[in-house]
Amino acid sequence: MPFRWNPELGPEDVTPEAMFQERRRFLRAAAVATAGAVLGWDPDAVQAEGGLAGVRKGAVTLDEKLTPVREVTSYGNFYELGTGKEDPAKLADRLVTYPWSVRIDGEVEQPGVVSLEDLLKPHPLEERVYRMRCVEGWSMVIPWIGFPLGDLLKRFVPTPKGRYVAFETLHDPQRLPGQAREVLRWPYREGLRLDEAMHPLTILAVGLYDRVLPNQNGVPLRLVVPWKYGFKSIKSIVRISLTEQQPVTSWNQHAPDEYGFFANVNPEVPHPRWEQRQERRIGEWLRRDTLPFNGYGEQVAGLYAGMDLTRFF
Ligand SMILES: Nc1nc2c(c(=O)[nH]1)N[C@H]1C(S)=C(S)[C@@H](COP(=O)(O)O)O[C@H]1N2
Ligand SMILES: [Mo]
Repeated sequence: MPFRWNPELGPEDVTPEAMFQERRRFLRAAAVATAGAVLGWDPDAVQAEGGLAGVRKGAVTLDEKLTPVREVTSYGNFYELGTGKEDPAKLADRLVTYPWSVRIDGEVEQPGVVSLEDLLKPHPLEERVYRMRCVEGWSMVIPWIGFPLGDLLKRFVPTPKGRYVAFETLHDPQRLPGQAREVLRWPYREGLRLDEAMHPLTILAVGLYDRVLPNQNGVPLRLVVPWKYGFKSIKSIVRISLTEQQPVTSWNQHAPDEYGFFANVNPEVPHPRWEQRQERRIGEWLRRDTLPFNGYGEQVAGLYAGMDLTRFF
């Protein structure tokens, strides 16, 4: 059985059984890692309970009430693990992630398949608290652990033709049983314009709440783009391609009138089937007004200067 992430586990709960499970997980991780580096951080730093050490406070972070970890990890969308909000947490054990590699290709100087360890090694991890907003009208405030996507892309040196970045999730119905049904065209795909991808707010996350990512939140590597609706933040990434043309994205392909390529949080542009002016923060009763760009307008509105955002929604 793969290690099951337990948000409630504290040091006082570490029973011999829990320690045994953790040790097995740790050894399995160590076995696939070369030269002792596990997922880019020193094995000595991977604490018991899957905790992450050496994480620094991010420069951009919010001081808002956090959504309880139980909600963050038990309510969400990950259609490859079922279409119900509580399915992903239930089916999470199926998503075995060791070993994992990511293909970086397309318009870059040095394409290749890179192990997760090698991909993460040079990138110091930061904790950043971000507001997240699903197109369905709920929102959360989540302390993510990750590093800027731009830092990674620079390492692979985009060519002058690279204008967009396309992402793909793992396609494996054994480990992602929801892929047995064609609710979306698999693999799940997302994309950003290069300037959005290079923006310092855009991160690749490997953890949340001081821990390695729980499977249901997109282990081992997922995108986080806080000014866009949740579906942009693609989980369990195996491929990142630089492209000349705007890439196909799963939701845009599925229902182009409902889910645009840009998907910026925009209270002025209603979804065809509902208003987008308000949202319900998970754990709160009163609805709150949705902010343009999810409250990150000061940082990102400039990226869209001169664009008609009702047309490019
Ligand atoms: N591969 C994949 N990534 C995905 C999804 C999905 O179904 N498959 N759902 C998206 C949607 S709609 C949302 S709201 C977020 C929810 O997960 P989070 O709370 O961990 O961000 O994941 C996004 N990433
Ligand atoms: Mo979503």
